[in-house]
Amino acid sequence: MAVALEPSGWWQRWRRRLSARDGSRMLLLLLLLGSGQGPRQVRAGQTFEYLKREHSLSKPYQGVGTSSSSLWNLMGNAMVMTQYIRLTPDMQSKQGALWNRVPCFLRDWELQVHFKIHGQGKKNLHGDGLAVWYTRDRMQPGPVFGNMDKFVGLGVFVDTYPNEEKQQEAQKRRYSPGVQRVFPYISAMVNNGSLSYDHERDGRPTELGGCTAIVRNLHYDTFLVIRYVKRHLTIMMDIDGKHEWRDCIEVPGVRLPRGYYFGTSSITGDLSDNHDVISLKLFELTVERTPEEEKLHRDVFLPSVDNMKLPEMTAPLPPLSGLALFLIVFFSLVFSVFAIVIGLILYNKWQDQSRKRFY
Ligand SMILES: [Ca+2]
Repeated sequence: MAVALEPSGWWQRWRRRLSARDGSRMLLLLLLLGSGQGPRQVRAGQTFEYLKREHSLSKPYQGVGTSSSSLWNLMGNAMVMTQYIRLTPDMQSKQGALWNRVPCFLRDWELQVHFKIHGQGKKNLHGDGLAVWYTRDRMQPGPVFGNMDKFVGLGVFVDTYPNEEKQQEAQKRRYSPGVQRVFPYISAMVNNGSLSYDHERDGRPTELGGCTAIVRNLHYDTFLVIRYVKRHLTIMMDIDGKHEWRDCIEVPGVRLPRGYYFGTSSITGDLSDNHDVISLKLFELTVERTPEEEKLHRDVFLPSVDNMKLPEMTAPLPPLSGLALFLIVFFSLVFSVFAIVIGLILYNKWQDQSRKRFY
């Protein structure tokens, strides 16, 4: 379903959809500032009160750097340019990331990502895409689009290279209809730290949902929006140059703790692309909750999705140090000797007593 960004149309329809969906009244304060304002107008208009500057990033990228006072920190090959932040250049084996330094304690929010993926590679000879994160840990390089595996939180992937499909093709296998995914492909994953992202399968085993998003080498602006309202995760995109949000993923019952970090990262391998972020805008959405919902929406400590079993977090036991091992063996021996001695004493006593009784 496409939602038009016509004056009043977008918000009205969205509002209708929300109220139809959760049957409760939602008060989006942005509406008070003019119901004719879609996201584009929000960006240029008067609604900055709800834009959270500490979690947002836009030109001229003054708050980006390596110092501890920067709002955003760069990592790896990421570079600040005048018109964008380049996470990776169109070169092999690069990885870069951009992380917000301020943890986000908002309950209901919307993150608008203005990005651009472009490069020399022809169809399916480019990669690997970028990811947008809301996670407990930040600045941890790794294999999942340049971020750590077994992350804790939410990952949204714009995957430009079909690893699994290419493998199947090479093995001359065919998918049953409806199973094959067309790339570039957007998917989402919630993790409590126990799941690995399966790169070879483009995250298929762990995806919450996804959609095709033809986003490469476009001459107009491309946007992604991640909305988290009342534990309802919605991902939409505006990638056709029509100023329309198109639905991509909708998952109810997503429990995300507060105090996590927003970030974005990207990686190239044998194949590459320029992965650019132009802006990240975080809006606080003010939502009314009934007392029951207040009770229901209590803070959580680990991410989870209702009706979906994530494997338990198993904390690996730390390997024993030499000293600890020695102490364990030593005290076990002492205890054994002690137990044997006590046992012998008791045995002797018992024998004495039975002898006495005998005589
Ligand atoms: Ca892939």
